[in-house]
Amino acid sequence: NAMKNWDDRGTTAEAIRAGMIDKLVYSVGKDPEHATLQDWSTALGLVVRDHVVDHWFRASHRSHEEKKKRVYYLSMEFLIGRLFNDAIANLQIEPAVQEALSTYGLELRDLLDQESDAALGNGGLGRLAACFLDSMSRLEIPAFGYGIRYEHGLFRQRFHDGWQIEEAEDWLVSGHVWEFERLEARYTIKFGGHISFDGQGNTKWHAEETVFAMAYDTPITGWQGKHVNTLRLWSSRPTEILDLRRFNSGDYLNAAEKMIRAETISRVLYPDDTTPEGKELRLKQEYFFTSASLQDLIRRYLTEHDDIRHLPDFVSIQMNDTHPAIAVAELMRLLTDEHRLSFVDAFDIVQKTLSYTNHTLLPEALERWHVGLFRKVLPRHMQIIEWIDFHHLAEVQSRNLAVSLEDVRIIGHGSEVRMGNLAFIGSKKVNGVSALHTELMKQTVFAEFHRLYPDRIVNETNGITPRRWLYECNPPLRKLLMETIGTDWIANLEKIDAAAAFATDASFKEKFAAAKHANKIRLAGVIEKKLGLRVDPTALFDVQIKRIHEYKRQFLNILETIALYQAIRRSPANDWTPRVKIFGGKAAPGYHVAKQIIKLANDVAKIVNSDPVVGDRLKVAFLPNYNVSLAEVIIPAADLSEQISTAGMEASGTGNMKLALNGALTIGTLDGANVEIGERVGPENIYIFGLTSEDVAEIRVKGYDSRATIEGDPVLSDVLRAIAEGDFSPDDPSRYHDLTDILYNSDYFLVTADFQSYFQRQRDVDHGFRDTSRWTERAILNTANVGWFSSDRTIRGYAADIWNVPSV
Ligand code: DL6
Repeated sequence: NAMKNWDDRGTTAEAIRAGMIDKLVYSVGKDPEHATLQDWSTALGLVVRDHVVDHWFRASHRSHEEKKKRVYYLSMEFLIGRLFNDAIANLQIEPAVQEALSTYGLELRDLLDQESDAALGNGGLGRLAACFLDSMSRLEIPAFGYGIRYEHGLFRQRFHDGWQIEEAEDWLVSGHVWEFERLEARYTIKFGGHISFDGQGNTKWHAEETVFAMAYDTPITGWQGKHVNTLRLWSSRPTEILDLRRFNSGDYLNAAEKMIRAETISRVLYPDDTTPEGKELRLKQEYFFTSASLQDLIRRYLTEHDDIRHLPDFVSIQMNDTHPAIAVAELMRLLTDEHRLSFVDAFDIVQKTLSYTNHTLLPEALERWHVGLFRKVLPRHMQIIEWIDFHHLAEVQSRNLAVSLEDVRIIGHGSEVRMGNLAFIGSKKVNGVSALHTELMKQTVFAEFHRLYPDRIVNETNGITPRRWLYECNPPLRKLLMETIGTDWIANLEKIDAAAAFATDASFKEKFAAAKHANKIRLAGVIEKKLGLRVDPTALFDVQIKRIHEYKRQFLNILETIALYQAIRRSPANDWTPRVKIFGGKAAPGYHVAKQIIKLANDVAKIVNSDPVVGDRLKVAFLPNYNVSLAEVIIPAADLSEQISTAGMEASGTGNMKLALNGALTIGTLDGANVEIGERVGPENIYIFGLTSEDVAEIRVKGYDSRATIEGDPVLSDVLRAIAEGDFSPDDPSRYHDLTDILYNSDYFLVTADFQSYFQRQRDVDHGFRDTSRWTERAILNTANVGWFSSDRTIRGYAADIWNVPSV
């Protein structure tokens, strides 16, 4: 009955208006005359949230009553961004909300802008997890995302004299209406100490340190609110509060020591997505959230089922990269030490329940822990891993295959615990994230495992949610598509292919170009506001937005920018295609080269943007603090998408998909999902250049003389000369000697090898963009042909190939 009443509230403008006043007065505690924008935003957020909750409860009750199989997505990162607009869009209540706000003279955009980005992730891996949550709700798959409620998400980036400065991010400071604190959902997490056995099969872990994991739930609304899943994030809390004895003796700081130590675990997101730093704390974070999640899902399972042996029939657990790979040992521990199964039976359940997604072939990102540290923090897990390793090795030996035993061991060289191998051995399926990446996994990092288990590796090419990445972020294009091809594409992105028929329709083309232009004007406004730089919205907007990394080769883009600058200066009277180079991205704080690349881009921007000879022919804009919200403004405005990684190094990429969907043409290497994008949009609608992954592999074996390449290329030589002589750093001419030395002496990422073909392809882009009518057709064909890259399609793949759950 109570549920019926909630439904009765309705989503008319009048109901929303009345609800807002109610929330403003009784929940926020403000009267309309004194309310700030933040107060109004909170009030509206609470109204919208109530509607989400209605759907949420219905979905949870349904899953519980029908005892449906659940999917649990374990991820250290969920880069969810803002949730307000997403909820309004999914519930389709925007017109009613707008109307309600107009009564008070309020603009929806202003209220939405009050929300902080939940930056609980670094980049692609975390954003993928957020898109997957959306798609699991859309496909009505009962699912939970499990992660950490970092008090400070990814650092805020500021530029000081062009250098990156990191500042602590504080997304929770002005309240976060989308989460619910669950005081009752609390688990004890142990660390350190020793293990005792009583000789009767009982094992006891005498921990040195314990903390509580406390749950915070955020509802994740699917399209039209038909299904709502839960993102459950864990916050660490002390098991012992203040040490009163110390406090009373005046030792205030030490009295709080244990509390602080416990809370440190969920304090910050590690600002690095490729190298395992911070060692002990990082290992503790991984175990903390994995253990809490497994304890929680087993508790839920046991409220619906009696026999723990049937766990794999009702539970699938996905490990997002190796960060939660400790789940293999923790599930073993819970099944054996707490639920009294034998090791053999427990391992059988583990291998039927867990699966693992690999997101990178970079060896430094496949986590390894020193055995000494691992044993110190997780003594029981070390024993369990030794058991798994021993039995696995025995099995491999018994099969008499010619595989390298050292390669397939978990404990490598007796000194390191290899989480990739643990995850592989403990999983039902292991997947890569694009066709090329999966193939390379089979040939390189997991080659030996692939020979042992030829059916285990599968491919699930990444995808993006069309709700956030077109419907919500690109209102002009959304409107045009809805008028022209209807609304089916929102829930079934493949249907966007109907737009292809309009690629040569003059009226559609004009409107498509107008939508892009409107988005470019908006971005130009943001650039002016943030950088004080005016850019011409009719110029080609050339965009590279992603984490800064040598393999992603922002450096290559900057070299090309300089080459173009020099060419314009030499012949300013030529008919240049005006271009705005737009960059966004953060460097890991300890990644010196990446930070130098940012500084170089900013130094180049300073010289280029103030050169009167160049004028509007070329401008360079590096927008600070790239995050989900900024991406939502940049992506709809892009003409050209830079996807220029060294072939074989970008596992998939997802920015490439977002940009193509919003009508940007790609300039890229045959890497990651670029290959599959090219197959779908056709070679005439993408600019491919450079070495292939095979070429790269061959060069790495044969060796490569970058100096000879540079000396044989006058354009590149001139660019490097200018950098080395301080043309862009007159205050410190030798500032970039490290960077130029890398190119001459150890060009591992093959920047110089690809420079010439990249430069040439960019001139093809110049030429292509000048034919505006044809460019628009090609942009439309990008939008129309990339529907396959919906994360709904990806999740359908996981559901069928890995989880064995139905999807609508
Ligand atoms: O799969 C999501 C995303 C890919 O699109 C990127 O190509 C890949 O670089 C990224 N991987 C990581 C590496 N993290 N770790 N470990 O973020 O995953």
